[in-house]
Amino acid sequence: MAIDLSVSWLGVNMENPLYNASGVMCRSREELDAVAASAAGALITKSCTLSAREGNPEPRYATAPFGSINSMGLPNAGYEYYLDYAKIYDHASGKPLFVSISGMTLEENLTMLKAFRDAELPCLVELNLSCPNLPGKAQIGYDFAASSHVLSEVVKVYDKPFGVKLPPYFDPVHFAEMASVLNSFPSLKYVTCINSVGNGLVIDIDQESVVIKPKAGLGGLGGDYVLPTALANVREFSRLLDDKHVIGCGGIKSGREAFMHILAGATAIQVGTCLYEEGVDCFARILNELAAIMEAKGYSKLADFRGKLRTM
Ligand code: RRO
Repeated sequence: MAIDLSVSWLGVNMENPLYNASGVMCRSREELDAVAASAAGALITKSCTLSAREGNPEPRYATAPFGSINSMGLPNAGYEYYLDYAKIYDHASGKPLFVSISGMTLEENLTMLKAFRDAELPCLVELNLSCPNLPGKAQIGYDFAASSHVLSEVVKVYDKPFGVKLPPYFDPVHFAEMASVLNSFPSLKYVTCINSVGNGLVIDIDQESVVIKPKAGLGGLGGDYVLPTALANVREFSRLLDDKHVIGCGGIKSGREAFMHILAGATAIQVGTCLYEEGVDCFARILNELAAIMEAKGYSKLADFRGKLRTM
């Protein structure tokens, strides 16, 4: 049976739904080129700020027993670097370029959005409302009034379709509250669920120590630790949002988790920890595994099972 993994959404056609999670393999032009040259269906940049940032002190990423912990602290080359990349990127390649934006202030976000708007490039913005690793700075996505305010200012300057990267939520009341905020912005066309589960603590018992330096060892969790939380967020936002896409991110390391995210409602899916650990070859492997699962189940395209999770 021919398996069709293609996805059409936001006016773009992707050969397959899989790409990197922002933060992994996307800080430099070389890394972005490597994702573009891989089997991934799209690519997204590291979240950028107005000026370049070194980020937090190292070690700031560690492999953990069931995934990863990071407190990178938004190291990036500054938005102009990614804007320049978007200007030279081959937008006809069939792999959409997403640009992640995470200003240190609302003003920074608005300045960057205006620059991307004025450049009139066919790239898509993912506004990060959920970086957990900036000491002393709360995640905007956990403050519903602040999120609403940010989005209302954003849509005043940015009239193109855009998306947001959300933190994980853990309470049905919070899913509903955030969905209601997001539903009031028609040009907000997609949400990416989830960012890392913030401020976890991984402990090395041999060393009797934390495993990363910033924030006394606290950092965002990724990988197996977060899969059920990611799936819950994908599922709930898929149900609660009107006419918006959900991008699944969290714990995808094989075709099985890719299938789960799509079954929960994801239009497209991103890989973070597994990409960091395995490199860009993970894309072809995961896609082959996903196609094999679909074949075994008699599905020929993603729409055959997307969002069709059964409940009891
Ligand atoms: O750079 C980071 O520390 C970071 C960011 Br901006 C984010 O959104 N999520 C994450 O786990 N790390």
